[in-house]
Order: sequence, then C-alpha cells, then structure tokens
Amino acid sequence: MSRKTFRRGIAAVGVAALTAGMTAGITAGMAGTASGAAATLAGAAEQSGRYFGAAISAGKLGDAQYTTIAGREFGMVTPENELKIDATEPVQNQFSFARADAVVDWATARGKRVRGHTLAWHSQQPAWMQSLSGTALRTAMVNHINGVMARYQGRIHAWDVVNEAFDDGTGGRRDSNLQRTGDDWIEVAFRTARAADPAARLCYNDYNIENWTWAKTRAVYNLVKDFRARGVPIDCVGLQAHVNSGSPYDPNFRTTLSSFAALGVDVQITELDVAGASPGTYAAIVTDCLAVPRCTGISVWGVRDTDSWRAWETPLLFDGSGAPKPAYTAVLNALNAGTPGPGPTPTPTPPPGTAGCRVTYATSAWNTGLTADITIANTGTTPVSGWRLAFTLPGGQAITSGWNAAYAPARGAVTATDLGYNAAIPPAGSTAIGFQATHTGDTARPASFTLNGTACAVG
Ligand code: 9MR
Repeated sequence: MSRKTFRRGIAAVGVAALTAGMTAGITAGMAGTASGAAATLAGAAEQSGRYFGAAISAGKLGDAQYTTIAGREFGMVTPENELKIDATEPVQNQFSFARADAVVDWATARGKRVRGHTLAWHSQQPAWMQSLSGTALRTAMVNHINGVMARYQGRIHAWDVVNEAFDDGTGGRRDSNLQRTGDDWIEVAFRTARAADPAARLCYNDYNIENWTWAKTRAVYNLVKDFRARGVPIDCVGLQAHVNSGSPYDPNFRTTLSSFAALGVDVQITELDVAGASPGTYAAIVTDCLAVPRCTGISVWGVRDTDSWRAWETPLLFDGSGAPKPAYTAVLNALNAGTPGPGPTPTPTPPPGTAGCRVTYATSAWNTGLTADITIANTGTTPVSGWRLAFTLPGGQAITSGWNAAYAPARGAVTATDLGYNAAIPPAGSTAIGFQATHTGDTARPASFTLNGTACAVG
C-alpha cells in the first residue's frame, strides 16, 4: 500500500479503537457477583468497555498457578520479552517467532487480545543491530518492522511501535544508534507500521511520562501533537507507569492522560507496577484511567510479585504464592466503581420477560480494507444461550478474517455464529465480535441486524 494514498478516517479510528476495547474482558471474565459487580479484573474493566491485561512470559506457561491466574484475570496479553528485537530477529533477516507464538497462541486460544511490544527500541537489540548505523540501520529497522508485523498481521490489537525514545530529565531525544540515523526515525517507524498492518493500533510507549510537569512528558506530548498535525499515523500513547520512589504517583497523572487524549489518540497504561503495591496508589491510577474516556485499558507488568522484573519491590497484585493482595481488591473495586468509558452506555433493562438486542458497529476503513468492531447487547430479560447475528454486507465488502465469531459466507447475507465460549449473553450483558474485510469503495455498515430472528436496535 502506498504511503501517499493511505488514509484512515480519524473519527472512525477513534470509535473503532474505543469499541474494540471491549473484546478482551468479554472473553476473559464476565463472571459477576450477586451485586452485579464483576469478580475478575478483566470482567470489571469490561463493564466500562476497557481491558485489563498483563505482561506474560513464554517460560512460565507451564506453571499452572501462573496460567490459572492469568487466564482468569486478564483479557489483554503483552509478551514480556518475546516480541522484542533480539527475540524475533536474532540473526539479521532470520526471524524467530517460536517464543512469541507461544504467548500469542496462548492468549488468542483463550479469546484474549495481544499488545505487541516492541518494534523499534534502543535496548534489547541483537548484536548485529547494535553494530549497525546510518542507512544500514534505518533499512534494518524498516525491514524488522515489516517482518514482524507481517507475521502477526490482524492478530495484534496495538503495537508499541517505538519504545522509550526520549531522554529522562532533559526532554530531548535519547541518544541511541537509532536516533543517530536522524530525527525522523520515529516517524518512519510509524509510517512503516501503518502500511504493514493497517488494523493494528500504533502506539508510542515510554516511562516517566506520567507526571504532567516533567519535561519528558511534554516532549512526548509535543511529538504526538506534531504527528497528529502532520498526519503521521499514531493511534495511542502507552504510559508504562512504573511507580516507585524515583517516579512517584502524582494526581496530575489524570491531566496527562486527558491531555494526550485531547490530541485525538487513545491512552493506555501499559506496564503498571507500584513499588510496595500501595492499594491507594493502585486505586488512584485505575480511577484516573476510568475518568478519561480515551483511556482504553490498563496492563500490569507481570502476574505475581515473583514474576516481576523488580521482584524485590513486591509491586504486583498477586503475592509469590498466587494469593491476591490488598492492591488486587483495591483495583477490582475501583474498576467496579468505574464510570462508563469508551464502551456503549448501558441501556435500561426492559420489563421482565422481553427479548431484545442492540448492536453497535464501528468501522475503521482504509483504501482497500476495513475492520468492523461489533458489540451485541442483550437488552431483554431472557438470557441468550447460543446466538446467530444476521446482517447483509454492502456490495464489494468481503470478510477475510474475524474474531470471537464464525462468519459465513464472506459476502452478502452473512451470519455470525458464536464460538461456544461466548454463547451466553445474560440480560444486560453484551459480547464483542469483529472482523476484517476488503472493500471496493463502499465502507458503509449493514442497514440492519437480526439476533436469533429478532431485529436489533442499532447504535
Ligand atoms: O520485564 C522485562 C525484563 O524481563 C527484561 O529483562 C527487561 C530488559 O530490558 O525488560 C523488561 O521490560 C521492560 C519493557 O520492555 C520496557 N519498559 C521497561 C520494562 C522493565 O524494564
């Protein structure tokens, strides 16, 4: 796809990104309590259309305690090290995806989505890349982005395209071999990434950009503002949020989130951990995200304290024996108390005994393709157990891949059928599905939807 001809509707991107935020929690944990509060982090976050995720390591997927907690609590998975440059291209032009596949497959088999981390970074470069400079390095960076994104095309919700490109303290660019190829390396990385996988959200990710008064925060803000003004593709900012004495929580975090969001990008808390795991600090950070409609999700950087890169700080939500800590309860309660965010506003429950459905359908289109994020809400009082959603695609649209439903046929009058694990939609509940399609110019949505024979409200 030519960079020149490639355009993506800004408004459509926003809506699609927001609606897409629903998918993870639905599949990971809709379990509710008698009071209506969700019993898992993913389920609680999903109530406001957000995800709650974690960094997951391939080496721990054989640990049943680890996978039990992760499978239950998290709807978004970030491979902790397996998608980094040294892991995926250890020898130039020889890509290696076995360890990344282990995590991506574990996640997708359980209906979870994946954040990709990371494509261009000064750290964890393989030796061959460390020794490159100038045009050779720039070409290698572009080749790397293309190689990895092609492999996972359509399977990564958001990519940290560029990681940690700014200097602590000064607010200038961090010196690195990539930076020495020219200031435009970040922009080139994002343009390359958009062309490689138009369906992936493209994020800039960094640490110490949580405090609105810090020079580094403002420097990243100015980068994003400039990209937005010049049409350089960027969809989201990842704020790592490694909180400790050197980088303490400050309530102006909410201002940072809303300021970035006001530039027209989503914000995501991508690597949250809090030294000492203060329940109050965890709750404050979650509440800050919930207060900003475009804060679409939160990921913690590991499962148990013993899984943390800073294990000695015991910064996570589960202790080394897998027991939830007070911080876990604080986060769960904060999520359950959350205000409606990017997801659809809950519709009032109709009188007992009625059947009803509401479909929201957000598209994000580019010149030859589109993604559709569909939410099916049960607005009746009768539980749905097993569903078929029927709709007619405009001429020229053809589904190429989908998630959370089986689609047949690919064109025309399509039926989306549940995949078993998501067959149940309780009253006032919803489920999120979606697909990618090609089109020949008409990117409109279907005019109407029928759920198990009942016409649905739309919007
Ligand atoms: O958690 C990761 C740890 O296992 C690695 O040894 C380390 C190497 O750089 O990277 C850690 O993850 C980092 C992430 O990729 C970027 N932000 C900071 C994270 C903690 O260092």
